[in-house]
Amino acid sequence: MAQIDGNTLIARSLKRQGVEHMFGIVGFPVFGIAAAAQREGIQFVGMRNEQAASYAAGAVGYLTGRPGACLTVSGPGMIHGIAGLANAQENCWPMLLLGGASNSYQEGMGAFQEAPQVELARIYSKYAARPDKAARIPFYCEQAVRMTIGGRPGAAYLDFPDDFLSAQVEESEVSIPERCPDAPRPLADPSEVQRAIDVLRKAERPLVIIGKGAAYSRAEQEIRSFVEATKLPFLTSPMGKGVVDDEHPLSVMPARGTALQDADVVLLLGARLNWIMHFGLPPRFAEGVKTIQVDIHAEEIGRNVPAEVGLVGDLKAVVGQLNQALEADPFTYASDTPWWSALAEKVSENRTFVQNMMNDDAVPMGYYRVLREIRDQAPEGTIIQAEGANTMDISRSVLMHRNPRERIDAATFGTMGVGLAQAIAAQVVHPDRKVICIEGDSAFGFSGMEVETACRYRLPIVFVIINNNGIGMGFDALPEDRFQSPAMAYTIEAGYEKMIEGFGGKGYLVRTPDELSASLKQALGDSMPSLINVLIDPHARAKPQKHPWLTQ
Ligand SMILES: Cc1ncc(C[n+]2csc(CCOP(=O)(O)OP(=O)(O)O)c2C)c(N)n1
Ligand SMILES: [Mg+2]
Repeated sequence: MAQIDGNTLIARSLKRQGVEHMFGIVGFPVFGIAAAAQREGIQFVGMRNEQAASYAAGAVGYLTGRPGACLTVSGPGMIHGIAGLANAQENCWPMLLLGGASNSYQEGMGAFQEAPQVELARIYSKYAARPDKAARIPFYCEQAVRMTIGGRPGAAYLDFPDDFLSAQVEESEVSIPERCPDAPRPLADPSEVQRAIDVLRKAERPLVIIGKGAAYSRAEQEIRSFVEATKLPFLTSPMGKGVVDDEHPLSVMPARGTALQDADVVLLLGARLNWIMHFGLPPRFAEGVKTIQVDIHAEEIGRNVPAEVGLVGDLKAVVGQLNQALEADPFTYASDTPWWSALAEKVSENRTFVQNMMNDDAVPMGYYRVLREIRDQAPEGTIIQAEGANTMDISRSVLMHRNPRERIDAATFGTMGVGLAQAIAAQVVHPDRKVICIEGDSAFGFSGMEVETACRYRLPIVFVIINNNGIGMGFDALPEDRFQSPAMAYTIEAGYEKMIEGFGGKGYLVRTPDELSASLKQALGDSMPSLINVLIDPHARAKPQKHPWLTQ
């Protein structure tokens, strides 16, 4: 009788469930899982820290709708992987963490790297389990993948003791479940759909907010039709950018503050009323604002602010319902309202401000000038990863996206260190597209070693470090007594570009717009990764505003 081992069962089951990418670091006891994954046709990407590997797995989930996997050794490796488990769970992205574990029969004996892994994973996952025996591994794999994509997507953890991995099971004892289908797309209650339209119709100062849930659900066609038909002003969450063209005339992104503060009815499309949306509460929102929430997760409806209408369902499906209701009884929000005048005034004021900053060629450069160069040179379809404080925030207002899922950033959890990993994931998923990874110098440091990963796999990512020598606020010099340095300061003019040269990539150190322009041009045409270290004015800032990343 033919036999099959636990490693092969894992790899074959995951492949059947549509898991195409696995990121991780091997060691005891998971060497065999990585090898089996490669044999079964799952692409394995060996990384330098499990945190990065776990972030990459989450990004694959967001970009493809099927979970990426992260493979870790037992104990400390698995604990590093919790970073990405939590990040995926907070962002509602499908992600699967696979932890090797010490032998099941040594439980509690103080085995090598023994840790309570299933318990550790539980609060940051939808599902955390250890198979009861090797022959049932396929059942658990199907279960875990289905959990990551069904309902509100999220993270799952599977725990694999060494003795299950090496176990030989009679093939006749094993059944590998069929691929679980993509998640169902539930519709909202039709009478509530009608009520939502009625509330919008009566609004004096309506606003549509598009979140990354809409991008994940691939609701772009439906949402574009909806805003075109209703002519409602819209803005997006950071990763909701591009669901509708950022430069669409109905976009009021540059007037975000005014739009949020004065809207009387807000339609939330896959955007949560969490800290990014100031909880939907005064002073950033009007007292008594009416919300119409569209969300896959019933429990999200009414969080922080009681919802006027709650539409529970899949974004794409529910906006389709809204469009049908509109076809039956169309309405268009008038363009000559005081609300539009107020928004248009703010939009133009802000645009002028940003334009002026972008056109400032002074040396040393500020953030806006650096980002303008990226905007001007990035080809259509470029995926932008951005992280940092100013670096990330300002990139949002300068870089415009015509299509969804072209921006990934620190997102809901505000996680620094995701950048290089997410860029690697994006390039692995989209080998034919350009990926630009824009990093604050602090943000870069968290996972900087992953430039080696990018070089080893010859992923032609362009890393741009916007280097102000510090966290959020920059510094010109460090004091003689280094232990009196401000906590936010880093090495002045650190030569980050030299790192990548050690791995076969190309490094550039630039100070002027011309140098930046030339190096970016070259980097975008290169078949190997590049790192452009841009030394900016350490005193450069965004326009005066409260800094959420540093104060939350
Ligand atoms: C994992 C994690 N650790 C720490 C922080 C706190 N934090 C917020 S932004 C930031 C870095 C900002 O500096 P930088 O990346 O250099 O961007 P800049 O604003 O200077 O352009 C840090 C450390 C965080 N958000 N996440
Ligand atoms: Mg910095």
